[in-house]
Order: sequence, then structure tokens, then C-alpha cells
Amino acid sequence: MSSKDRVFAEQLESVAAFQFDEAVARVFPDMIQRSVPGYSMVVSMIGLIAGRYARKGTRLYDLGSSLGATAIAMRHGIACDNCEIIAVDNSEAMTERCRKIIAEDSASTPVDVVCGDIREVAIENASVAALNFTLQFIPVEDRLPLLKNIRNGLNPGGVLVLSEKLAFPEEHQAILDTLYYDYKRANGYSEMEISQKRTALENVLVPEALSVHRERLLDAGFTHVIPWYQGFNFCSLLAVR
Ligand code: GEK
Repeated sequence: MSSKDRVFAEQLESVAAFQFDEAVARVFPDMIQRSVPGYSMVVSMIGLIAGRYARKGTRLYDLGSSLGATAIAMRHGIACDNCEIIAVDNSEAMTERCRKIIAEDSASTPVDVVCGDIREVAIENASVAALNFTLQFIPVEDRLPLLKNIRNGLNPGGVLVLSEKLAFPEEHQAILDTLYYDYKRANGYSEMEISQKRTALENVLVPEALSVHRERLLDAGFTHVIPWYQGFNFCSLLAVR
């Protein structure tokens, strides 16, 4: 059971840039569940997508794995032999906890939890890769090289699932932001929590338009880019090599 997220519940003198530290790792399942509409459904659908696209003797990558929810969904979703799952995150607080969670999980496919930067990881012999709400934290100029590296490490017919918070034209942005803050209120976040978290994420989580993501994925060499989920300003895309 995860503890309740109270990271921004007290009035802070000054709000520092958001970090995936111990305080966040401790409450992460509750935080992401209450902050990303459709999160659990997206994670379980990545398990289903992995079941369709994983190939015998290949690797599956969970890039920006946090506590390994996506890696675990993949692990339970696949039914082919000799696969290996690589879960990568550069937060030690996350990877330490992730290793313990994976150790308690019963499925048999090996999961290698790596503490490292997804911009530096070698991707090889991959059938499935997931960037589940991670690319949004990568500096914009590093996004294309990362996607090219993933694309080049995927075997033909392999897929990337890219889930992101999106940016919209002004009027749509205002409408979706209002609904998104309603979602956060409905999940028990106070005005102060919503506002302090928004400040902490400024310039840390940088959303881009769907069209930007689509063009960049095509530039990286993916042949099909298929939006398969949107919940307010959050989406998930399937990109096929
Ligand atoms: C899930 N995918 O539960 N290298 C490695 N990891 C990084 C980097 C980087 N350069 N930058 C950020 N991260 C997960 C949820 S959370 C999404 C992903 C969120 C990691 C960061 O440490 C954090 O654990 C994760 O990306 C983003 O399905 O909190 O909105």
C-alpha cells in the first residue's frame, strides 16, 4: 500500500523545482493515480500492447520506470519465452523501491532495474519500449535523439508506447486545464496543493502539442503514429517501427 501524497499539502516558503526524491517515491503510486487521468488504465493497456507485440528472445524497455508499474504490466501481459525487461530510471529513490516491488512480484520474466539516464542507455533487440509519462521531463532538445535511439534499437515491427501530458491551442488549453484541476479537486487535492505542484513543475515538465510529437516520431523513423488514448490533457500514442 502506498502512502497518501501530502508533498505539497503544507504552505511552503518557496516552492523548489520538482524532484523525484525519497519524499515523492514514498507516495508515488497515490500521487500519479490522483494526478494523471486514466493512469491505471494506460498502464494496464501497455501490458496488453506488450502481449501483442513482444517477440520471443527480445527485450522490452520501461524508460522512466519510477516504481516499475509499467514493467510489471508488461511482465504479466507477455506470454513468450526468453524475454527480458529493462526498467530504467535515474532516481535512486525510485529504483531502490522498484527493485523491492519487482522482487515481490510473482511473474517469471526477468526484470533488470537500472539506475541511469534514459538518454544514455543502449537499446538493443527490442520488441516493445514504453515512455509512460517520461519524455515530458526530458529537455526538448534531447527528445529527438532519444526517440531515434529507441527507434534504432527496436526490431522491425516493434513498438514504442509514448504517453504524455499535451499542450493545446490557447482556448482548448484553458478548457482542459479547468477540467484537469476539477479532476485534481475531485481526487482530494486542495487549491494550495494544486498551485504549489504547478509551480514546482514549471520548466520541469514541458508538454508539447500532439502534432509536435507526431512529426518528431516520424522524423525519428517510426512509420505509424496512432493516438490510442486521451483523458483531458493526457494522451498515449502507439508508434510502430
Ligand atoms: C509509470 N513510467 O509509473 N532518465 C531516467 N529517468 C528519468 C529521466 C531521465 N533522464 N528524467 C526523468 N526520469 C512511470 C511513471 S514518472 C511520470 C513515470 C510522472 C524519471 C523520473 O525519475 C520519474 O521516475 C519518471 O521519469 C517520470 O508508468 O511522475 O508524471
